[in-house]
Amino acid sequence: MKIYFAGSIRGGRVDAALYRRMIDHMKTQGHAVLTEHVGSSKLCLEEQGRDKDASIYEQDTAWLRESDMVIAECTCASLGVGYELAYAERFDIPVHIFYNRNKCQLSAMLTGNSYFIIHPYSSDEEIFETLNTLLNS
Ligand code: 6IA
Repeated sequence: MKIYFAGSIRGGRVDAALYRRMIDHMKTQGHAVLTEHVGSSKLCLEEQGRDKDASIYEQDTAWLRESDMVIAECTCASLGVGYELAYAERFDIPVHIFYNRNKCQLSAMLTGNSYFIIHPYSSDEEIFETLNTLLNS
């Protein structure tokens, strides 16, 4: 499967190491993660100007349209991730949302939308067990 992994960038990088572990896990299961850079520890967080950001937007929305599934880690709130989730819904791409139930309250705009498949977790083990079920079914 082609997986679009969504995680906060300018919304904050507190969970970047977790994104990396999730991305690595999906790759070891033999799936293509289109957005590996989301787990990088060396991302430029500054605004790049409208033109550079436009090319990021064009590339990311093209990847979203070609993906088979969106996996989003939403513990750290991000405007960009929220936009991507709605964009995926518009194109009928399945969306799985993970969040740490001990660290945040997910937006009602996500929990209130039955399109989204939501996976609250309390430990990394729960994330990886759920990923295994999703990716091997
Ligand atoms: O509002 P945020 O920045 O937190 O939005 C994060 C989401 O938007 C992620 O899931 C990404 O898919 C997407 N996104 C935001 N910024 C970038 C970006 N910046 N590159 C690719 N996708 C992005 C430039 C970093 C680059 C130099 C590697």
